[in-house]
Amino acid sequence: MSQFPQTPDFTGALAPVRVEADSTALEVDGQIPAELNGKFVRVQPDPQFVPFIEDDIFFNGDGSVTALTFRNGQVDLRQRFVRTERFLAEREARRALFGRYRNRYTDDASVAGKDRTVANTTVIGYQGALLALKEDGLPYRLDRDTLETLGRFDFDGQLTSETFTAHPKYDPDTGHFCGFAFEARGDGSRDIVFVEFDTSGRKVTEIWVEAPFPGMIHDFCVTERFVVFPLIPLSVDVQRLRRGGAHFQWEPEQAMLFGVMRRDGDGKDLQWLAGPPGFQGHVVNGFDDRNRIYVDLPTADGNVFPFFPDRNGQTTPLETLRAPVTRWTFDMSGKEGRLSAEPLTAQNMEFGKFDERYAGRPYRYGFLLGQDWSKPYHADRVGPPHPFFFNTLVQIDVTTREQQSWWPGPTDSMQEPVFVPRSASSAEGDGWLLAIVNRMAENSSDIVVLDAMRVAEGPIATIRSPLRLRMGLHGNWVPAAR
Ligand code: V55
Ligand code: FE
Repeated sequence: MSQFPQTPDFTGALAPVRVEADSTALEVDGQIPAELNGKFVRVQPDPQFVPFIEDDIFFNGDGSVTALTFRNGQVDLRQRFVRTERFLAEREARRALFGRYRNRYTDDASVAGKDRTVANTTVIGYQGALLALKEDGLPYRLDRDTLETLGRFDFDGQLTSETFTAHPKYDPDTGHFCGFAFEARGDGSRDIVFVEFDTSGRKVTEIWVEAPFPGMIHDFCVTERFVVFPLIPLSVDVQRLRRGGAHFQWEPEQAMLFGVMRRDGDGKDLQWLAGPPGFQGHVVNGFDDRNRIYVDLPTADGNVFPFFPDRNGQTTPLETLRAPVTRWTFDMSGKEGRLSAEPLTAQNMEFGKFDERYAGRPYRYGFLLGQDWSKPYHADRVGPPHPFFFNTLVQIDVTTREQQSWWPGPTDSMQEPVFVPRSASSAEGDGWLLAIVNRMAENSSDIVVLDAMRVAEGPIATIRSPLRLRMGLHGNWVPAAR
């Protein structure tokens, strides 16, 4: 093959870009607040080469990191591929050598034993550098300014798992960097490890536990006293991998399980609490009051990932999925924990952020992407909604459930926002939201800046990207170094 598959994973807002770039002082419509001083870093999966797998998926693309540096009301753009072992081997061969998503048995024999991760799911500041993360391998470290790849990172030998999550959290009180790994001892292993690193990068917590079945734990929640692992009913089977099959298989009858344990324990207190069948999405935030844990996340009534179908090749039709943001309450006051659920939104929402100074603590504001089908959508001009289609940016007050939202237009979609506080001492939610808008009719991308407390008023600045930014996953704000 010398062309990408003409599938929803490789067309429209998901068409590969495959370009590294530098551009200074991007065009701006409006005024960028002078207080915005730092970098919006984000990553898109972007395959370096055309795959040899015909039904290849979006999640299998090489990590391409974009840094938008805000300073004195101007914005510079830099975009670089992460030089993973896999990227370098394929660059040398000038073609794809690695096969299916998370299936080493489909690779070219020449790359047996090489690191397969593509570092394509998030990028976050850590110890003066950036970490590019994907849950199937170790982090890659990047220079925060040049985006040069510094190498694979095992926390200076302190990380003993084979993998590391793409959703670590900073504890706002201790400054600890909290992470975990699933399939932590390799493909199909049930091993999970929870780790914390202190502000000097020293490992201070390591708790090993086991999942009841090998499955995806994409995100998690760390409150002041507890850790919650949402185990998604997407199972892993090494025999299936050996046959060349998919890494994950949807299990429609399997209950959503939540692993709950104390943060300061040894893991023996871990309990798996069962909800109905369904699919746990990204955690917005959560907190505890010693006895109860509250975790806000979208939970769907079917499979959100159609590219990981069930044993019969079936999946839930996306148009029938309901995935409201839901508050899960875990009552841990008795011997056996109990769980209950209550929807916070009517619409499907995903890619939630919040004011991270309140991470794991009682909080008020969530910032999410919404699917608002009451708004017009011009499929005749830009095709059917792409995978991960969201057309509004929403602020929700989780204490009152009030919402306000901004809709960019009938041929646009949005990527995950980041929240930037106005200052270290400003009130919760007082600050800005930065987000990429996919202008599908123009085949271009803008970066918008909104007042996080006045989302409904729309952007105060719209920054034109000189190149299209492929649909991406996650990113973070990295304040300027002092
Ligand atoms: C996700 C994304 C991934 C992955 C597993 O958004 C889960 C969820 C971009 O790669 O490998
Ligand atoms: Fe994610």
